[in-house]
Amino acid sequence: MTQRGTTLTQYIIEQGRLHNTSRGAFTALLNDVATACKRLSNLVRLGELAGVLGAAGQENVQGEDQKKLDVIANEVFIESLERSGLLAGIASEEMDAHYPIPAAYPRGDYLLAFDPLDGSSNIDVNGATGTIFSITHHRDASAPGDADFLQAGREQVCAGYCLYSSASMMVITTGHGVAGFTLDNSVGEFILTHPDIKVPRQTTEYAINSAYARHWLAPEKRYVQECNAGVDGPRGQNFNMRWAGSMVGDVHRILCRGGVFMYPMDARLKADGKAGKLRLLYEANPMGMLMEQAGGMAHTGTQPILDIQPDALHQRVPVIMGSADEVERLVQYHREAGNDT
Ligand code: AHM
Ligand code: MG
Repeated sequence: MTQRGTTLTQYIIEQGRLHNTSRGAFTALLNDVATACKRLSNLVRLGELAGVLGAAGQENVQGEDQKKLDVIANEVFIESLERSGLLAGIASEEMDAHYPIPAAYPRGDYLLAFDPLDGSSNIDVNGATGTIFSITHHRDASAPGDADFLQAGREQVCAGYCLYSSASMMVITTGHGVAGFTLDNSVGEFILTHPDIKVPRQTTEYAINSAYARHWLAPEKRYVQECNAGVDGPRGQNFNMRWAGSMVGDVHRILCRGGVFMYPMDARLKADGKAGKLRLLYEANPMGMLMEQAGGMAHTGTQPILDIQPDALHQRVPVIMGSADEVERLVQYHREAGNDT
């Protein structure tokens, strides 16, 4: 059934008017992001019918096996955005260095960092996946280098994701709350369906990959043990666990009904010389901005994610985000255990 309602483009224009930040270029940029997401949504929906499942047979810069759809998603985004004249450069999980806008096209003054298809392990099993993106300003007239992308999360002018699941949904913030749009395939538009998303402060649901429990540090061990002790434990209530295997899927659920998502530092990551699993610029920062804008929190355990001054394009960070009371509790457990643990 065709829905009537505010489209994503109309929403961006109205937000611009409301907050006196009306910029045609920005509206056009988000429109291009939305077009890329619609193209991806179609491919994800068709799956094997479009021949997009399976491995690409190569690794990305982070040493991870790429799926065909990781590579295709990256190409779809670049194709949809490089010609716009609105971007100065693009950084992606799937590309070693940033992608400079080809000389054939005009250069704009925004930078886009994105994870083309998050939750890659879900692709072949028809599970939830998504695209995560972060937009910052490029304030310099010259062509950007990798270093220009290294801006703290608080500098983001827009952050969002598109979830590819039973419905495709775009969820965005431009720093004035969080809004969600559902793709109406009959008209090819994202329609405003979740106008002012708020994360409840309290929750009894947590998300963490418990296969790594033996590697966790003391604060996460304590937190999860206390949750799992339920009504008989110190929390005095039962908790539920959900793990989508896709940050977009987990964050979306938390934005809809509360919860806490953890991909913390652990002994296994430390032994591999990694500072976390998830990447700061195109995973933790955009999701962190959405969480804070929805009234939740986003932390590493020792500092708010959005305060981190990045030092590398593919920098990894520990992530704890979601309902404020639970994130605060985890931060407190980290404080009590000492900053190094
Ligand atoms: P990806 O960008 O390569 O898909 O990796 C990020 C994903 C997140 O979506 C998810 O939360 C996490 O990795 C799952 O990791 P694990 O397989 O260790 O549970
Ligand atoms: Mg990812």
